[in-house]
Amino acid sequence: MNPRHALLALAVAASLTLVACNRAPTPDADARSDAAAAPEGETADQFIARVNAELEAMMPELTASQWLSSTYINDDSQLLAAKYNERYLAQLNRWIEQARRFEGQTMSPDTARAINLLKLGASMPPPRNPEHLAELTRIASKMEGTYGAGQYCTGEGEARRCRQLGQLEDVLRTSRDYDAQLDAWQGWHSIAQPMRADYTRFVELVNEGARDLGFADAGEAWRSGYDMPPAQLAAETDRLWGQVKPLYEQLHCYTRARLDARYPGRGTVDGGLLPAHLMGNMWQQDWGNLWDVLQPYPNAGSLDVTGALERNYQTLLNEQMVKENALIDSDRRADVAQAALLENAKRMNRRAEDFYVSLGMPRLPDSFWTKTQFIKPRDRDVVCHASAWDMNMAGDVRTKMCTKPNEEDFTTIYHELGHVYYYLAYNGRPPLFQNGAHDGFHEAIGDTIVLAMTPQYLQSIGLVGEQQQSQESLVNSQMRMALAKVAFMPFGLMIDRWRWGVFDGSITPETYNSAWWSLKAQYQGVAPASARGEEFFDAGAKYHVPGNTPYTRYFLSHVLQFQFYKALCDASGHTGPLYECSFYGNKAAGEKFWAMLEKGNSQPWQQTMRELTGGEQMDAAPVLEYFAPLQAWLTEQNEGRSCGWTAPVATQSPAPQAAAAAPPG
Ligand code: X8Z
Ligand code: ZN
Repeated sequence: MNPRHALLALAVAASLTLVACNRAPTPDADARSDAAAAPEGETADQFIARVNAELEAMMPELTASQWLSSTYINDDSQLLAAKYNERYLAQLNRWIEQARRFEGQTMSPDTARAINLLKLGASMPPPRNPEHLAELTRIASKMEGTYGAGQYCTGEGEARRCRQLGQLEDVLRTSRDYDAQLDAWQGWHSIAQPMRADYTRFVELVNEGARDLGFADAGEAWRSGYDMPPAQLAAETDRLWGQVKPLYEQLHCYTRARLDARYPGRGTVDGGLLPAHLMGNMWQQDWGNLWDVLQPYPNAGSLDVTGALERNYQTLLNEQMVKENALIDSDRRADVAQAALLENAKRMNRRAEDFYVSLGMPRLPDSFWTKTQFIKPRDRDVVCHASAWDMNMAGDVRTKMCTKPNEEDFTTIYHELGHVYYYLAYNGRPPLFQNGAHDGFHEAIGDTIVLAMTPQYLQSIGLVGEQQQSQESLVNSQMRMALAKVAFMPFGLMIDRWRWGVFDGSITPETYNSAWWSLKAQYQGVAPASARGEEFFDAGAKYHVPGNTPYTRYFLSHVLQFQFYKALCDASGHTGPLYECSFYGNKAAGEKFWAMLEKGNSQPWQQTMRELTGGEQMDAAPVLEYFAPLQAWLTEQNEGRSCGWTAPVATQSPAPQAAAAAPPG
């Protein structure tokens, strides 16, 4: 996630400033003082200059309260986070109110854009009713805390054992035992059940906020932040998905055949759907952990990055154990293991930083290294979901992860540093322009670098061995990337298909779960192994739902990152097939990238896109160009198989559709 972005978006509706008022206003006082807060005779330019100054002044206390509540979950930190958020959102409401004075006036294009941005992209549109706003921020903090502290406990007395998300994910990553995976999957999903009532109320409140801002509902508010009408954005996602879907269907078909072979008789669910708990990932969004099941050519050279990272960690651990002579006392041993984990995580971050620096970007500031949360602390609950933070718009950038030595976390570090470098690049802009060109851009920066992590790059940093130059090894490396990127796309789409429906009322609380699984089936071709009735709240088991982070950004990012990658490969002078390109060390590519980052969202994204790629459209053609060899190989493999799946009919609304033309095999 990108908290700064979310916060900025939230902040767009206030009027009274801390600077002007220098007090902690009660919500009632805030509402009354709206008119008084704006200096008389203020021009639109002066207004925006003031908002920018107030925003910058407020940001550190807001982000600090959120950082504390995410890295130290308890009632007190939640209370403070909710309060600061409430104060900030009230301020945002006042700014929006004040901005109305300038409607219809002529002003500079920058000021007009900034005023427009105030209202757009609010991920938690704030109700004007002060009690409702307070209730909303309380619920938001509570849900985030509930998710972060979630655990699944089994057994009684001495045998009682509780596991958090990380441990349950480990089961899905490493175990191939059908029942152990099912237990881990079901166990994690049980943590979401208590959130259902809170989420239902949350939806009412953000919809109220969205209507107060003039939107039909919160979903429309979300879709409005793309320099195009909201309906057009929805149509764009359909168009882009249409481009990629045939490739996904081939990957699905191949995967189903392999799973069927691995779990005879249990590798598919009725209708040709993939069983949710067998995909190596809690949400079936990244299938990379199924490498052992899905690797096309096991003898064509190893791409076992996780194995190498684990070995690095073990070496570090052994060295430190010997140095500390810590083999005696088990407490001390645990301390040393934690220290080795931390050192290992820092090295993984140094490695990622090195890629950015190789492009000519600056080193990360010292404070990044001292203030980042690299690993899960042992003494308290934290929100482990990875995030990148811009604390003060002036260089205090951090990430928050619970890093383990595996490939997924390694690439997530590169992803998070993409956010961090975006922050650093646009920190010179006015605060209202310190954001991604759109939110998909923000998500795509680090992932563009991940695409440049070719087998040759991985070999150069010692994470994989000598690579063969063969068709087999090409198919292997393409498969590795497809399991992360192509598998993700329908997931990236379905989450907000669900939330858009929840916000616009076409999905009601009575059908939350059936609609969720109906969309999972329609888009991903995935299903639970046993019925999931309305006693469950399975959407709540995915961080971004209780955390209220819009998700279309990730779908768009998975399209954009291939466009950016292609543009940077061109800039670097690459001439071979797209998938062979790594622009590591190429300053021309780095300059082009930085020029884009540095723009922030000071201009419509289409223009930013044109400056980088030459075109103004989002386009999945580079995805297909990149994966052309794999698509040909998959089509051949799937010959004679009956591909596609049938999505079951939802119990109530919304009406489901069959996802693919062919009947299940
Ligand atoms: O949430 C994230 C990042 C932080 S912005 C770790 N991602 C999505 C997810 O984990 O669901 C990255 C890819 C998709
Ligand atoms: Zn991200």
